[in-house]
Formats: sequence, C-alpha cells, structure tokens
Amino acid sequence: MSALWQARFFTTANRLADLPKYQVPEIAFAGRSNAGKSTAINLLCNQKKLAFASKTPGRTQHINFFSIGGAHVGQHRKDETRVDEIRAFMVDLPGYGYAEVSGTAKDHWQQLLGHYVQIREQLVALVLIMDARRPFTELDIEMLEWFAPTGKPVHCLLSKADKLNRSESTNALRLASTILGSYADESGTPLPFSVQLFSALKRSGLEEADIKIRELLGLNQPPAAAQEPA
Ligand SMILES: Nc1nc2c(ncn2[C@@H]2O[C@H](COP(=O)(O)OP(=O)(O)OP(=O)(O)O)[C@@H](O)[C@H]2O)c(=O)[nH]1
Ligand SMILES: [Mg+2]
Repeated sequence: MSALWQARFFTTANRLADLPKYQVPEIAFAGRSNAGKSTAINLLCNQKKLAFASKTPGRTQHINFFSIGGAHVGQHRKDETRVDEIRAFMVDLPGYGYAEVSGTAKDHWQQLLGHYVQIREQLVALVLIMDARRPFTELDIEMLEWFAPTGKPVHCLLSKADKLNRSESTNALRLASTILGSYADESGTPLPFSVQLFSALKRSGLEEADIKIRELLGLNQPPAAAQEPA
C-alpha cells in the first residue's frame, strides 16, 4: 500500500493568500486542461472521486489540496484530519489552454498558476502531465520555463499512452527525453527533469509514478515521530 493512498481532500484555494500555511512538502500536478491530471491523482491515491475528473475540459477550476498523513485511510472516514500529522500535500491545479474560459478569467488563472509555481517554497516538484499524442504545446513549454529557474525537479507523465501503439510510445518517450535533456542551468548542468509513459486506463506506469512522487515528497522515510533517535 502506497502512502499516497492516505490522501484526503484538505482545502481549495482561489487566491495565493488562501494557500495552506503548513510547512510540509507539496507536489503539484500541472498540465493542459483535459490532459488527465485529476484522473492521475485519483489513480495514484487509489480513490475514485478524490479529485474531480471529467470529460468536460476545465473541470478543475481551483487549486485543490489533498493531504497525506494525519488520517488513517481515505476521505470517507469521518474523523478529523490531524493537521499536526500531515506529511505532504498533493495539489491538483486547474488546467491551462482551455479555450472556453473568458479573457479575464484566463488571465486570473495564468497569473495565479505562474505565481504559485514560481514562489511557493513548500512546492518541492512539479508533475507535468501532457497528452502523449501532443506533448510540449506552447503552454507546456511556458509552464516549464516559469518553473525551471527554481531549479526544482519536474517529472513528466506522458498521459493516455493507451492511445499510442508500442513504437509510437517509444518514439514519444525518446523525443520527450531529448527535449527535457536540452534544459540546462547557467553552468550547463542539466535540470532535474524526468519523463515516463502513463496510462490511467491501463494502469501502466503507475508504480513508476508512485515511487517517483513518494521519493520527491520524502515519503519513503518513516514519519518523523516514528524515526529512531540518531
Ligand atoms: N484513454 C485515456 N483517457 C484518459 C486517461 N486519463 C484521463 N483520461 C480521460 O481524459 C479526460 C480528462 O481527464 P481529467 O483527469 O479530468 O483531466 P484534467 O487534466 O484534470 O482536466 P482539467 O481539470 O480540465 O484541467 C477524462 O475523460 C478522462 O477519463 C488515460 O490514461 N487514458
Ligand atoms: Mg482536473
């Protein structure tokens, strides 16, 4: 059982000022609208309706926080989440590139997302979800470029891999690795960017993503209280 299975809904934020103040690591799922962010979160957390997934693009419209730790099982349990025991947050971001959103609302979201990924200290890494059939759209690149200066890791999931055959998948993965490998800091050191194929439908890539996310969140160590004294 993965620690991510403990996830339960914590809070929703519509402005930077509403972000939770807890100093625990958080990982955010970013990507175009309809790329499969909410579906991936549900699968990783082994819960059907934790994050709202939908056929209608633009479903996730706020920044939703899911806590790990502080509660024993999923959100159907009525007991309170012990906030002092929260170990991490998973964050579902609103998708970008959703054409139907009006100008002002779009600006609001672009600014909120841009600021969130650039200034949020607790954010330890980004999971960038891109449809394996059309990754690295202009807005995905913009997101990468907003985040790259932080020097923090980005793990890309090439989603809906079930829509590609074997050779298309191999090519998509190779191309994505090449693009990500071309990002480097001022001294020429490659940025900590990684990529994998993922299909929520087939559950493929699930274990790889789970291990990576737990590693990035530091969830592979036992909770601080349970650690042996040094
Ligand atoms: N075939 C296939 N469909 C998927 C997969 N993952 C998600 N989908 C479908 O893609 C659609 C969008 O999924 P969501 O998880 O709601 O996408 P999102 O990125 O959260 O979208 P927004 O909330 O609009 O930003 C849904 O109809 C999902 O069932 C997958 O691995 N394979
Ligand atoms: Mg969503």
